[in-house]
Amino acid sequence: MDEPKETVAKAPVKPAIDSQKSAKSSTEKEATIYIDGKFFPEADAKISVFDHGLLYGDGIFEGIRFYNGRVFRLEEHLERLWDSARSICLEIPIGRGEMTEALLETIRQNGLREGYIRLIVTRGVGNLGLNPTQCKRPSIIIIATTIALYSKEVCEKGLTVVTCATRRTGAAALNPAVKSLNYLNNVMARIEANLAGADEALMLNEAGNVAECTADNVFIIKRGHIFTPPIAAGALRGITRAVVFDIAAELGLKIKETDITRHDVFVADECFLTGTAAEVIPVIKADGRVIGNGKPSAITLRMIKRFRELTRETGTPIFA
Ligand code: PXG
Repeated sequence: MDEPKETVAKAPVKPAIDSQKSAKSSTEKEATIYIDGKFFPEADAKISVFDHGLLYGDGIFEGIRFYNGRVFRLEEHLERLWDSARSICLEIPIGRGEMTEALLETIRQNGLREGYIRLIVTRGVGNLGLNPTQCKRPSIIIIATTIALYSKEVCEKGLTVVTCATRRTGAAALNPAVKSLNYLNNVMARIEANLAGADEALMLNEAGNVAECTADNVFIIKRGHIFTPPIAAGALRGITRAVVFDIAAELGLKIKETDITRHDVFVADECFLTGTAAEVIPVIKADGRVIGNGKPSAITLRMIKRFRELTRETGTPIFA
């Protein structure tokens, strides 16, 4: 690996997840990336081809947002990361305090107040065999950048979703509660959405009930009640999902965790998705059926409004 070069990025950083752009413009500055305690310019941020994160998708990750100079729900993301690690017998080589400082410093190094962090812990370098006992030290990678997942128009008008044939991985095969680097199940579903010209794919579990979308949790609203699939249905324990539970309690609205079918989605009054990257986003069409009146409606809009307030007003200060 090259010698680390300390750099402070000042110009805008290229979006990490951006459906429109792919090439870097001349005004965009390279991101500064954290790898195992050191900072590297983007072009020099490299890991071994023998890392089992690459060879087998053996590793875990988190996507975290920061708004207005504060990291949103950082503790919850770290909690989930450590849970994922424990589940796959991966020992994160630093403590939570050190991880927090590494995350905050990566954001500072990139000169950002608003953006997205991708935190990755790989199994580390081993040989070509899949046995993880060969991997002596997991690697930690932190990327902090800006993000634009959906266009402003799509956020305002709402998304279209299609049910995909690819089923969400069953818990007995690979529990979807583990946020692992093995996302091929979700990628295959995403490809189906792309081929169908939809914005997202609704993924069913082995029983045929709605589990979640490829990178978001699903909520529907019927006669003023909010419903979402339970974790046992194959949904990730989403951090944004939990924020929506908090907001609902604040607003005096009830959320019921229950099995949801495609029919329930078709006949819902409202539907929205939640995810760190997507935030709270309305769905207006599912498999060609218009949901409710086809426009983002009352409860979804209240959720979005309160969610925005919380993102601006709460979180771990970056520059304190
Ligand atoms: N379900 C799955 C399968 C996810 O990967 C969520 C739900 C939402 O969880 P949070 O904690 O973010 O509210 C995720 C989120 C993206 C992206 O492009 C999102 C995720 C992973 C990769 C990409 O939005 N994870």
